[in-house]
Amino acid sequence: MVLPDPLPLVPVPRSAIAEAGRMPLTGETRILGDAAAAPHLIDGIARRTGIRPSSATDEPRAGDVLLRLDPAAGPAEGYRLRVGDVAEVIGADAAGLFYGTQTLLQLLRERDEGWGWQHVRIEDAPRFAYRGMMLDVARHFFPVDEVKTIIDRAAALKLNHLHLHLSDDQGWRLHIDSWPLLSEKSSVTSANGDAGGCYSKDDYRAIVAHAASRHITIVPEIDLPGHTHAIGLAYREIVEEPVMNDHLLSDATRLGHALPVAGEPYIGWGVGHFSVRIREERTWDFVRDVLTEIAELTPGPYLHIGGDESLGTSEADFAYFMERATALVTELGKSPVAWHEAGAVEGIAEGTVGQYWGLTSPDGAHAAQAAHFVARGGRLILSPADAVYLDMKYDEAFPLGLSWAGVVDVHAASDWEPGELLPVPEESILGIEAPLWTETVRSLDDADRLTHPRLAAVAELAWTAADAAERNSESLRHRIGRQAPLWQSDGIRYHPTPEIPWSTR
Ligand code: TNX
Repeated sequence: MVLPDPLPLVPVPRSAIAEAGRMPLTGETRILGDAAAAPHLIDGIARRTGIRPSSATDEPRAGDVLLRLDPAAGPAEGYRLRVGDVAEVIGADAAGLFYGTQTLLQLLRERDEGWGWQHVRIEDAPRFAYRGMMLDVARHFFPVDEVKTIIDRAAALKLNHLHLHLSDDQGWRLHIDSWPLLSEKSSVTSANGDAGGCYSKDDYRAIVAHAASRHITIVPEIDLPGHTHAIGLAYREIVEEPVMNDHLLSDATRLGHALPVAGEPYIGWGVGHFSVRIREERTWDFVRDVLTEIAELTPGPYLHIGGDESLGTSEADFAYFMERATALVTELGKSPVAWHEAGAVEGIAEGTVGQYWGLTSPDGAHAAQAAHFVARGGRLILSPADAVYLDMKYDEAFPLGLSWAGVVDVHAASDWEPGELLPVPEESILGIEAPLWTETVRSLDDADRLTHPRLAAVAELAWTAADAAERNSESLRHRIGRQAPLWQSDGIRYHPTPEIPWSTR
């Protein structure tokens, strides 16, 4: 017996049953019902097929698509989808309805007889509430339109958070009214001496609004107290002199980078050499003003304050900084998020979310740091670097990316179990996030090649329950291969890795 191909869906739904029959897409097909969800579906169908369905409000006829909301259709972000004579998508909420339409777009296929949808019955809802991607706009700046495109790509895979790494040694990327020299002096360059850039507050609001229209929450990060060289280009008095470390010196030699000089742009990408002046009250004016202005721009619940790789900072100063900064974010009415190193600090604010970026076989110290967030009533975002770091090379020969955590192919991206990574209960895992650090990433095309197909594999881990039928690597490879025609019609320059059996229809 030959097993039927799995349905061409990534992430694979909780339950999906193919039935005999096919509903054709024709020039007569109409989209009925929920007005908010319809335009994305109509645009998606038109981009893909050249057929632009009309929208209507009367009773459905055979061949129509009906969109509606019903809280009984599942838990938060869940949906039901049935394709028969009519296609019906029922969202448990607006996000669920949006995800149902994304599933419908993946099911839409061309055959000799034309475009259409296989008859199916699907029930679906996410495993994790936080399904994220991170974009480092500090090492290389990405203009607003490109960020919007990346949001669209992430939303199509049912991700619901985009973390923006807005500041680092190489540049500061968001205008702050109370410290105006940041946008003037701290943002002009990127890594390698490439051009910099900075979002105005209106730019940033446009990103937040575009994300919200795709059910994505923006998580802003200002990386503190380290990764702060660029601040010193504008406000030298609140930044320490650089502290050289072995890691920085060996990277500089290996990569031919100049060493950082206080007050001058840094275009290498060594880490751990800078810190704000932790015991200086003027620094706290800065931290409070910046976080207050960002909190005002942020409808979402999270403010990320970094905390990684403060290699030149004493343990006591680091603890003082993270305690005070997490408390400040809480006072501003937001939930602090910090990289896992901050879990070494006993008194981080209760409820602080930790972001784990160690390996899939954690070292004991990192695991203990991550567990401390949970002991303080917080939850964890999992970003194991040897699985979900989108800036790792696919293989040694790949021209883009880094390889400090190893090389990461699609298999490595998906071959780990989030519930077993760290010594914490499953309920304390908020979700998964795949970071794209951009030391070597200079354009949207570069980003596409690193994100696709691996982001699809990560999205499946974040969305689909571990015990769902078809959630296995063989099925995933085939289902990813069948995304190629959609990705092509969306202009995604994915990496055609030979691991995947790419298909044309
Ligand atoms: C580690 S992950 C970093 C970043 C680099 C990245 C490159 C983390 C919290 N810090 O500063 O860009 O590696 O892969």
